[in-house]
Amino acid sequence: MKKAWWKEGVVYQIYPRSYKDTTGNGVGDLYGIIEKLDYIKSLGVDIIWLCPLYKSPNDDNGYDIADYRVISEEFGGDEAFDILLKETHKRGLKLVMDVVANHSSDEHYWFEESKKSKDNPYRDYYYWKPPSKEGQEPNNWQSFFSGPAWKYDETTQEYYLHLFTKKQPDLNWENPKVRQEMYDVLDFWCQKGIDGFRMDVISLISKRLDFKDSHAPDNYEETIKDYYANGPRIHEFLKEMNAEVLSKYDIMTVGEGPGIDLETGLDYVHEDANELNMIFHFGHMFIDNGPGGKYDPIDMSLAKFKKVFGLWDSKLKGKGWGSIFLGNHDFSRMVNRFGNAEDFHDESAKLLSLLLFTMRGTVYVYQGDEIGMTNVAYPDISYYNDVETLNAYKEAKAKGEDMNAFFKLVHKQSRDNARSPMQWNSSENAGFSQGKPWLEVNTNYLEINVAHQDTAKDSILNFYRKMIQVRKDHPILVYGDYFCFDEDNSTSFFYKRWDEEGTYLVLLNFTDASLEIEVDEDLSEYELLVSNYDKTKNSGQLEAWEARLLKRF
Ligand code: ISL
Repeated sequence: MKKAWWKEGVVYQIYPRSYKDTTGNGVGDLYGIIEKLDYIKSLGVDIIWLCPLYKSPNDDNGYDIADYRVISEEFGGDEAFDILLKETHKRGLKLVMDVVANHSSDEHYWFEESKKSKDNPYRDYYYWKPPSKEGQEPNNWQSFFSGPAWKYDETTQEYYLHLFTKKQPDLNWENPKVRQEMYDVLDFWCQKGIDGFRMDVISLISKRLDFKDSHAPDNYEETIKDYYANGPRIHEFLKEMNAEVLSKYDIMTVGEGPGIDLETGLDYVHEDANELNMIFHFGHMFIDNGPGGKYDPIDMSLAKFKKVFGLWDSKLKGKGWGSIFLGNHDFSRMVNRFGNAEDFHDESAKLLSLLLFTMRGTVYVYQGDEIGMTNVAYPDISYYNDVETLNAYKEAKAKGEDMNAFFKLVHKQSRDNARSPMQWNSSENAGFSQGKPWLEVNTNYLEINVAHQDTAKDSILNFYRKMIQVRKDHPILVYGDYFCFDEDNSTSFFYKRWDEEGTYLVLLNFTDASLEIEVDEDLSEYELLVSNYDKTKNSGQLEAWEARLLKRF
């Protein structure tokens, strides 16, 4: 296994709007991040990934970019960014930018030109189609965020494609000029000295040009896989991007990929492919989605979850590299999804941290997970901001669904669960802002906050710090082989990590009751390195949500 800084580094993901506001306007900003750099450094992480910072009308909170070279004034503008980059590097941390190459904002100059006339030089920067014979949308594709993926534009009487909101028109990557524009953008940021890119929905940039109707438009996963993702020229485009820009810099790249699965994943990250270093797949993150997607949930199965980790590990082993994450700005809080946030909050948050830092792959920690932040449950829909949530709500209402039941799903599934402001301390607004936060602070900030956990020796925060250090001190946890002992049961997760120099055991109890340890290993040969309970000795039983890391002496 070839070694690399981005394989060993731990990434900390920041959603800037929600991190720290220094102006009192209720929106987090870059000076807020600068203020918190010493805190970030204290975690032991190496790399900061910032969600989009660019000029944007914020229809999708920055994932709709109006100018790829300009930092949003709301966040402090270009000057603040330059200071942030300098201060980040001064502390030995690296900085990764989020870039959205699949679509721009409809307020980007390219689109404003494109919609003016059919012969505008920017017309082919986007996908325009005439109405169908019946005078309808060109096909039955649905947007990720509800409703048709096409919007009619009066000026030229054609539809344009938008796989996300109607303010996020899809860029036409078939057009070499578009590709060059994007490579120039990437180059611009590399020249500034950034250390990598997280590439939004990169799996969607190559379209199937026949634009065939989906055979199952309501089946979310199938439609993405069969119609939207992994299009015919995806690898050609990524190889070109790599040759033109990425390969010229010592940067890391991670592509986000709805529709990337076990069959297609390795092609993006194979060490000989010269495309991307890593991808985010959602194998474990969509386990609790039914055919209709997140608002059609099914029970989460630990056995399936474990299989996803095992299958991906063996697929990538020796050939590519994985990303290990359990949450980000698009999902509910990980302690609510995979732990027991009600009865074993601290134990299960620590267990999940032990899982993250003992898996093979680069670990990504989402802001707030290091203190066990939980889902919000705002009292009514007017408190929500996320466009996906609001559109889904409107659609359910229009269909006449039981809105009480649907609102319970909003509590469980809304992306705003991950976007409520960072809980810094027990002062007003959790120390996030002196003004009214753009999104309401979680009411539990008096119990769950950084200041409190910083000083409490046995806090979740200090457990994260310890686990990050343990991973650094034991590189076998980064590079070593992986084997799961008990893939089929849905109560425990027992695995080992090893190479010729040493062996580690990870024992995780995912239940509210105690559990016998059953592994084909002699436990007396192992010493206890870390436990999320106050334990110094190994025993044959795990308590509720107990997690242990053992090392063979
Ligand atoms: O958010 C999701 C499920 O709730 C995903 O389906 C998500 O829309 C998909 O993974 C793409 O996400 C990325 O691109 C979106 C943006 O809204 C997300 O925040 C971003 O992570 C469009 O740019």
